[in-house]
Amino acid sequence: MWWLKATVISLSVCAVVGGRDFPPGFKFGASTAAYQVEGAWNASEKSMSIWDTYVHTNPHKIANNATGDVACDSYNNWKTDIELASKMGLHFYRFSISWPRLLPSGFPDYISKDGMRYYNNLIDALLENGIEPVVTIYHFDLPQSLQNLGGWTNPLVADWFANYARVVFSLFGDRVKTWITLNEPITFCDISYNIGNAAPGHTSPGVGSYICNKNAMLAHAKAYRIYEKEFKSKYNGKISISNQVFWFEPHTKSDDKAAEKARQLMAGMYYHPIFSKKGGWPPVIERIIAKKSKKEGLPYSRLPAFTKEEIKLVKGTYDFLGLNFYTSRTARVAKPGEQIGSWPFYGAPDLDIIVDVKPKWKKSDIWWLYINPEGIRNQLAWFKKEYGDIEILITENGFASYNDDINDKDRVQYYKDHLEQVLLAIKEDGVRVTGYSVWTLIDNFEWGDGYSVKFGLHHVNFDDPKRTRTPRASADYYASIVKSHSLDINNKITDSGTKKIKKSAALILLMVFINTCLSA
Ligand code: PNW
Repeated sequence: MWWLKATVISLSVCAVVGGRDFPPGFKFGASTAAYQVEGAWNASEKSMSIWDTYVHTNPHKIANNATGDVACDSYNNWKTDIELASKMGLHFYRFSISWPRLLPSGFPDYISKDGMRYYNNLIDALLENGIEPVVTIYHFDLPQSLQNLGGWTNPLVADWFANYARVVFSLFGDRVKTWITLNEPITFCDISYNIGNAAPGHTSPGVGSYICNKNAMLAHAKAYRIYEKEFKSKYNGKISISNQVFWFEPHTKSDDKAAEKARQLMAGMYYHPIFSKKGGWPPVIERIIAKKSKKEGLPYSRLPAFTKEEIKLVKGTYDFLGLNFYTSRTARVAKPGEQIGSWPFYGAPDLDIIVDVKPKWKKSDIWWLYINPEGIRNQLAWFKKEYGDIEILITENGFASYNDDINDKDRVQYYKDHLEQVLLAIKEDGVRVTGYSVWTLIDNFEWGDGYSVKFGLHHVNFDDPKRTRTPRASADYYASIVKSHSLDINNKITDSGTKKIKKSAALILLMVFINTCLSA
């Protein structure tokens, strides 16, 4: 019986000691993006990005006619940002590089000295503070000059992006070991082209969105292959893509199939080509769109096909999976003749699916964010089921509020509930999540919502030319999780000695109890 005793005891030890701890080596970070924080929209040699153009030519499309011209002025305040990250004890800081700041023409014919200096300073100072730089190469701010040539709908964009990525790898690859090629193609393809409420502001539902989708996959893959071939052996970094995913639940018990189709359209379109064994588009989606297109009288599918070579090029271009997670939706089959709204918020016209929310999910202050913490666990488990035992890095998760409160209890609750689910995914479902990043370090320019909603762990005073930052309760809460490496923050941070004593006492009692039971 000694082996039974030993198993029971070791299981109990795990439960008592490590139940709410994150695995050793698990990394915590915070994320931002160039256009949302940097400002300095026309500093030095920087050229216009599509967001500069969009906010200046369509002021009415942004809450309170706001722009990112100054934003948090992180172009000048980057040292303060690093201090905030350092005070919270973060392991990494995820930021993005502005393509038009580094390559004003969009092409690698000329590298801006000031652009290069800015990112070198940022990277070096992060490393001096023991914070790992995690770098997103593209976060929505395409050079306007490339938009004038069709932007993400021109197939050449894959090479434009890959050439830009090569410059970035060669300038910063000696110090940056974690790369995200593209942030959220679902946002700059589907949301942009289906709804038109983001740069470049062109609507082309079910056409432009799919062309963009394919080009984004090829752009990511070409950049990955360049890193693999020209830099990996020298620098040994990791590289992948991050997408934003809503977790889809069936609207009623009979909507399982609709929910799974919606998951394939949301997550599958940007992960299946890269992470699945077969590569290419999710077969169910490819079939449905081909059929629809034929019915519409088109001699081809609106979803551009991959060639065999392209499938091979894209398949396997990952070292981990990047996930941005905020919210969930339900899916159900549309009734005959029912009006189907835009993907991904209200419906999936190509799939004849209506998208909705559950009444029990509380809404945050941003229109699209309904709170369902279990969604993140389900999504993580779905990835494991679909793509196997891959490493997953959560590159964004966050909560929006209108008010400026420093005591942001709702945000603290959101993080607590989501981190609990992440921990369950790791411990109960065996999903290999290796890190987690909050959106976002500081309040910043929230795209069409301008500065009207806040996602920051730090409040930023946008009326103050200095853009003063003040930590919220959520910053303290997150810092204590990072410090204790556990959701049991009080035990460890208030008095780690006491916690150890408590644990030992509980352990001894448990062992005595088990011994008594087994000998009886
Ligand atoms: C992500 N939606 O974008 C981005 O990566 C960040 O730039 C952004 O600030 C953050 O999430 C919060 O919005 C999203 O409409 C943009 O569902 C739009 C949506 C979700 C995320």
